[in-house]
Amino acid sequence: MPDKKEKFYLTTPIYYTNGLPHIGHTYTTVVADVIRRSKRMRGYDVVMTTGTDEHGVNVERAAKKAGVPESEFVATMADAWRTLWDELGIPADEFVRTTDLKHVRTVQWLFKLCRGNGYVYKGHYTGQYCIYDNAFVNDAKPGDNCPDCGRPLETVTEENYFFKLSSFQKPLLDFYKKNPDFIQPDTRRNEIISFVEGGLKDLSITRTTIRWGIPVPGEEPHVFYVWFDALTAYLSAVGGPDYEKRGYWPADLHLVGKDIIRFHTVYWPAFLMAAMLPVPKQVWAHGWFLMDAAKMSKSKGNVVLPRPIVNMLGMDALRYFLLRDVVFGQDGNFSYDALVTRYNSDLANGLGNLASRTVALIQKNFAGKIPKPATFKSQDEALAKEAQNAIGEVLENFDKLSFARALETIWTVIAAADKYLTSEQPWALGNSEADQVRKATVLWTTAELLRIVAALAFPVLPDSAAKVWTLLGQSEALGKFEVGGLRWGQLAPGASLGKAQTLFPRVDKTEAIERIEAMANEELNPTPATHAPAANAPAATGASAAAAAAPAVSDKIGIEDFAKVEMRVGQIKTAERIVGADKLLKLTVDIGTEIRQICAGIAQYYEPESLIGRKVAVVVNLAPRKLRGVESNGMIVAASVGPEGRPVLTGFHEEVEVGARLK
Ligand code: ME8
Repeated sequence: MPDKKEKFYLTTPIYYTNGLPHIGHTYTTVVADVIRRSKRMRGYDVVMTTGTDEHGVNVERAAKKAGVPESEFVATMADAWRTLWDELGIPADEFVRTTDLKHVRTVQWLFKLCRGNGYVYKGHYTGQYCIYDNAFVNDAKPGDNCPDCGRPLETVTEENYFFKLSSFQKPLLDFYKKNPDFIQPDTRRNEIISFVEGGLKDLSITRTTIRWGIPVPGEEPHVFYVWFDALTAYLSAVGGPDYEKRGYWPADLHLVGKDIIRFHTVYWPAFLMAAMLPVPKQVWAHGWFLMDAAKMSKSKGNVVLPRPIVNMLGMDALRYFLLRDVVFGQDGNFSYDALVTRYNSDLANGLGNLASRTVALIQKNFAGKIPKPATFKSQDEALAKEAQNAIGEVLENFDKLSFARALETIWTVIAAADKYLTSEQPWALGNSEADQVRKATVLWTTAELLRIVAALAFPVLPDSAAKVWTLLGQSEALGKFEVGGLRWGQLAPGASLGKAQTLFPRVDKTEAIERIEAMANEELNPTPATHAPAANAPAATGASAAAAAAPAVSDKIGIEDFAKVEMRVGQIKTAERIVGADKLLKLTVDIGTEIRQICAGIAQYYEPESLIGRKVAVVVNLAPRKLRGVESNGMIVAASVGPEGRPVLTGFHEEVEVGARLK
């Protein structure tokens, strides 16, 4: 453990605001949070930065499409990103936006330093440019497609400021040699070294064809090119020109996906060397989460969203799956099937079951207090040894970012404890003194093992590990616990257990997947506001924020458009709540020709019983859809009242026949 709180600064990429966070972005941010927590448990003073990359032609276009000024567009999107990280329990210590004034100043300052040192000149550039990736593609010919995203390239000529990247071939190669850990994993390091050995071309770092960017002072219409702008965000987040005062620069770790490693390990150290500023200590490039063997992207329509998974299984389950199923650094396939299988086997049956069994036995046999162990038998000692050995192994693997290994070790210990309980059978022991003493020893041993498991698993499972910790009567907050001092044998007898609870309720796989998919569908295609309020959309989801920024189509429709909507008088026959969906009611409604099942987002405002027999307006020709896994075949019309959008059902003051059409 460091003597005086040693500082540790780590970053995620500064994500683009023309899209919304999916599982890939969540992965990088979760990994950063796991490292942050594990470093804090080792006594470090940690700062983790994430943020939003808000300039460039893509944003210009997206804002135009949404019919709002760029500044408004990016503010809405940055808010959606920040809100999601907060909601998922992974808030940034520093959230940097590239439109922040402090960032603008830092970029302009860095440019001045590079220019002052002779590494910047003015010239013209014609090249093949990918407007989606905001990058010129070296060696591409007109008509080529982008090697990264596959979209067509555009030929662009303009006056630019150039950065003398070519001067940094030798300094970079020397730097990689002197700092062999700078690029991780090793395979990526070798790729980058070969790339730099192949020669470096100067790099254009400003644009005159783009309006939405940070101005080059006194050189308008030049604005900074996106990588010179975006990479500098890491430095602006911790003080910019005054970075020495805060003391977090150079960064200890930039976590990135393999798509952007070159920018981080070639351009970024070169910019900093040119400005004579300290270079980060390490860049770690992880692999991609793939969906059906392709990289997830919104344009391909194969994105997985984090929020529906978290709503169904909890954040810890998502974190565990992301880190357990894929070797850090390699690509991995995402599948809901694998996610739910892991949840049921490792969390519900594994950790959850061990914790509830142990606590229930202590509650029953020792009045809810940690028992005092007596003589240990060889099998107790074997288990103790396994847990004690796991401590060093797990901490070392966290340090090496070998998360899957660390978790595998923890779960081997959990499995050993399960086996131990099954063979020792403390529940079968009687009430003789010898049996009581043995029971106490077995249950203390299992509880002590659980305490160690909780401390080790905390960075990955912060909520549930903290619950196990409190269940075992530990008073110190687990997040503040210094794990370097963790040893077998520290569990004090006599501590009162907390109230037993189910940590991970088992779920039916098919039903869970259906519900997750239904929620994702709802988030990607939110129910329009004029419908009964969206069943499950939390306030300001990313998607709804983006939808809010969408242009008003046209404020008038023809009668033929209205005629497409078939609305009829319906009578509610039955109404019930839906487990796990606190805003939804499941109704059956007589629409004259048939009885329909319809879900309505009104559960917080109407008691089911009060609705029976009520006549309402129903849109009957809406395509069926699933809400929280429950089929809904039509829509009940309601007014949306007040800022919270309280639904008020339509009604009729005169007698109307069920099935009558509304015109
Ligand atoms: O590149 N699997 O932003 P971005 C794993 N603004 N990780 C993934 C992923 C996937 N399928 N998809 C995205 C940018 N990521 C620039 C960065 S930094 C100064 C500027 C993660 O929104 C991964 O970390 O496209 C990847 O590098 C990053 O999101 C790209 O985010």
